Amino acid sequence: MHVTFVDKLLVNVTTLTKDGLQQASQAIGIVGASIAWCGAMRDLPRDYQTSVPNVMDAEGKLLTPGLIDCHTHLVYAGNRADEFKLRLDGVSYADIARHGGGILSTVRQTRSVSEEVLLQQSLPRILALRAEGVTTVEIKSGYGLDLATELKMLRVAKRLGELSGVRVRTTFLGAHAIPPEFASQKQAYVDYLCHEVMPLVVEAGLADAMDVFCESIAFSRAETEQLFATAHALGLPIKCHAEQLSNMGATLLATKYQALSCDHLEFLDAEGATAMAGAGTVAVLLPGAYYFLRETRKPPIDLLREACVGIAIASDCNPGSAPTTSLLLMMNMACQLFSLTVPETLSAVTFQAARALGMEQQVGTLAVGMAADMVLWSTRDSAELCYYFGHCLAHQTMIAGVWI
Ligand code: DI6
Ligand code: FE
Repeated sequence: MHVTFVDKLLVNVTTLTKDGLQQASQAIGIVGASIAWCGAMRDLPRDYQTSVPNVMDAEGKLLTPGLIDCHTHLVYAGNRADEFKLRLDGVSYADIARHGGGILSTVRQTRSVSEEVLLQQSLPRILALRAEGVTTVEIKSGYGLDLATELKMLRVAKRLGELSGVRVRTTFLGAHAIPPEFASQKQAYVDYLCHEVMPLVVEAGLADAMDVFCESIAFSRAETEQLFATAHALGLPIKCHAEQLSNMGATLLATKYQALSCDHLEFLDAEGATAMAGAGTVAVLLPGAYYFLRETRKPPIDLLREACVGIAIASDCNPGSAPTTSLLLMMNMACQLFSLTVPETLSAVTFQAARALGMEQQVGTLAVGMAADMVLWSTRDSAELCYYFGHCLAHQTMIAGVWI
């Protein structure tokens, strides 16, 4: 049985499986904003060939799902090029943070601008991602650290989605750092987030998930647990910046709350990997932050593979540790720096990235019923998406059934 009408048909495409493997001689039929038929050319219903008004012969070219950047902080004001110069002179990221720079420097800049200016400064970043074939982006708050500015960031994130056509998922990251007005009153800040900020963020419908930076320089395990319990009670799925600079057991805690993802993970151990596999939690790796902070400890890829934990890759786009808007560059870095294979890398920015957002029923694979978000690349070989760095292959992007 097949639908008797499709309004667009792409024939002779090379597609990808969920595991990132190439499949030649495929066809995709689209009705409205969704995929209505997909399969091998030889199984293509005969009536489609004659009745479809809009048939495109791709001549074997690669058609991937729209790429998904599942971890960004792309809404922020200003930049931190001044800190970059300090780091080139040998001052460490942690020292800069201890002297009131780092995340708090971006908090000051983000608080001080209007919503309109924040939108104008952030728009080029989502457009740059879109120009590389990214059709879904997660955006975190966390440079406001007070109710008004967190809401301002989340509203800007939603408006970026409306302006660009990119699907935007928002994540509340009020627990990113301790704001100056709560300096040395961390527990009071956690209580403020749980009792005053999170209920209003949820009521305004501005967050799809909640994230915590669980780290010695940020929030402890006990504080993280209080935040997770509050999110859980409010019905918000959980994500976690976990085991980035040390092993805090953040992963064990996050998996207890069925976290969608744990992100960074340079210090993850075998127990944490097993817990992630058990909870179906995705490991989001951020090679751009690893590169830009000149880290030396890599995330334990073999542990993740042995435990069968899904691996996603994201840009972490932010002014401090990853001032980049290239997911394709992150894919090359995942191969070069973390030794991921090409199929793992392709799956990491499609199917696994969708899982990290809880969106795998909607985006990230080319299958019947999924959103018609896809990219047609000017190559037949998927390895070329990982091979180039700082170069983007020519391509065409479709979002919700419309070529952009
Ligand atoms: N980990 C990161 O890599 C970013 N946030 C976080 O929790 C860094 C954010 C920044 O430096 O502005
Ligand atoms: Fe991050």
